Amino acid sequence: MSASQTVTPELRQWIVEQAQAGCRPEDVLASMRASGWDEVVALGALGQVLEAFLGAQAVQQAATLAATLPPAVRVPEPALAGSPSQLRVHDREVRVLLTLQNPRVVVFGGFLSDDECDDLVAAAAPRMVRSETVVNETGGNEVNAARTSDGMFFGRGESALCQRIEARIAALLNWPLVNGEGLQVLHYRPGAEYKPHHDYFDPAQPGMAAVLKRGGQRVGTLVMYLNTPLQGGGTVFPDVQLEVAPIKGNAVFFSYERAHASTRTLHGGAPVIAGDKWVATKWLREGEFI
Ligand code: PD2
Ligand code: ZN
Repeated sequence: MSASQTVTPELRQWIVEQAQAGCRPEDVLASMRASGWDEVVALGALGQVLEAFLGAQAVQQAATLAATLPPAVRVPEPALAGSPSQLRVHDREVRVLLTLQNPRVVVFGGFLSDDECDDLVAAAAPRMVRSETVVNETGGNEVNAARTSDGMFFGRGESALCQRIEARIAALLNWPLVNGEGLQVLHYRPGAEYKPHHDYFDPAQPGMAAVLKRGGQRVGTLVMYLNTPLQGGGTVFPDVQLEVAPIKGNAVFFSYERAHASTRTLHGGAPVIAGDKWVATKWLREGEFI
C-alpha cells in the first residue's frame, strides 16, 4: 500500500460509526490495517475524522496510540509473491496451506518428514523437563501453571538433524540462521495446554535487558508439529478466532513487527483432549542469537 490511498467520505463515515459504537481507536486502526490501509495513512485518517466528529478527547487517544507504539522492525517472511502452492526450500518441497496478512500467519504442509519428526522426538524425549517461562521481573525462568507441558532446548546446530532443520527454516523465512534460538521441543499430555500469550518480550519489564542482549527482540515464531494428537491441541489465535490443526510435519509461522498487542499475535496451545502432542518451536530474533 502507498501513501496515495485517499480518505473517502465513506471511510470517514465508517470511522465515526466505529467510534460511536464504542470501538477503541486501536481496534479501528487494526481493522484498517487488516483491510490493507497503510499505517501512516490510517492513523492520519483516524486523527482527522475523530477530531471533526468526536472532539479533542478522542484525538488525544489516537495521538497517544501513535506515540506509544514502538517502531516497526523488519521481520522474517517467506517468499509468497505470486501465491505459490509449493516452495522449494533448501532440501525440501513445502506446501503453503493458509496465509493471513494481519496478523501475519502462514501454515505450511510437509515442512518436516515423518522420520525427521520421529527423530526429533526420540532425541528430545530423554531430556524433557517441566516447561518454564521467563519471569518478567528478573529475566530468569520459572515453572508456570499457564504452561503445563514438558520441554527442552537443543543447542543451535547441536546435531546434523538440528542443522538441517535450521537451514531449512532460514531458507523458508529468509532470515539468518544465526538469528534463531535453538529448537525447543514441547510435549503435552492430555489436559496440558499453553495459555494464550505473546512470544515477544515485554521491554518494559526490568528483567528484559538481559534477555534482549542475546539478539534483541523475538520477531517471528515457527511451531512445527511432530505428531498428530487424537483430539485437541490446536494452536489458537484468539484475536482472529483462528485455530491451526496440529498435523504431523506441518508448521505454523507468525511474525510480529513490534512488541505490541496491536500485532494481534496473541496465541496459545489449546488443551490436548486425547493422545499426546509434540511440537518443536523456533523463535527468531532481530539479530544474532548468542
Ligand atoms: O504448542 C503450541 O501449539 C504452541 C502454542 C503457543 C507453542 C507455542 N506457543 C510456543 O512454543 O511459543
Ligand atoms: Zn508461543
